[in-house]
Amino acid sequence: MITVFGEGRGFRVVWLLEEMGLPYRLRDVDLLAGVENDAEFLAINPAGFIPAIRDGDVTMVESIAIMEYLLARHGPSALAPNAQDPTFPAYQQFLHLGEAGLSASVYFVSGARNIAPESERDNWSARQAMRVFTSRLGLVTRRLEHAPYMAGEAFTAADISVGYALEMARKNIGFALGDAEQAYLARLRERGGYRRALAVCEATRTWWTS
Ligand SMILES: N[C@@H](CCC(=O)N[C@@H](CS)C(=O)NCC(=O)O)C(=O)O
Repeated sequence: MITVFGEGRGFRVVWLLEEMGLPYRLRDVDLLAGVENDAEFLAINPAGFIPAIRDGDVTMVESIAIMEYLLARHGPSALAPNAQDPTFPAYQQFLHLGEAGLSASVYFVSGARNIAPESERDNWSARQAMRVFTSRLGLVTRRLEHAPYMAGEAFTAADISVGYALEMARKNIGFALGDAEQAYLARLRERGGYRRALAVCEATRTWWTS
């Protein structure tokens, strides 16, 4: 049985597991309460960030790496095109852009705006993270002019990566998504896997629907 530690980007992992139909359990990790007293979690990830997984004797962190691992070890799955497939380059690019370009940038903008002292809220790094987010989002917008999903005509794990980042931008920094991104998110939210994941991820559901 696969154990997913923590929501946050762990929503991506739970969503993928639902799409793949794999059994798992979600183990809550309360970052706000502080992980220093959560010895079980710190034994899994001594660096104290979420998500992490335990699968047999495998322990991993990093949501995109975890998704690649699950798709490779528990696949094959249509959610990850084969390397020889024409859609593979776009798939691979957007799978990573969803975290490295989008979510990571939103995370630092959100931290600056909501947690940093007043004098740091609009500092150079926060503005740069916002610039990085909007330039990378431009690639998503261009992609949606030509295809309904990041890899092309079919939903893949790249949409889990990018879709989560767009939800995060909408909710964490109040980013006004364009019509194409909103229509894309609406398509993703209709998926059974998304709905089941949201039903399991209570903190995410409460945050996104508040
Ligand atoms: N690139 C990582 C980012 C992980 C991350 O920053 N997680 C946040 C919550 S979603 C966290 O645990 N922050 C607390 C910390 O970094 O100490 C991933 O995709 O898993």
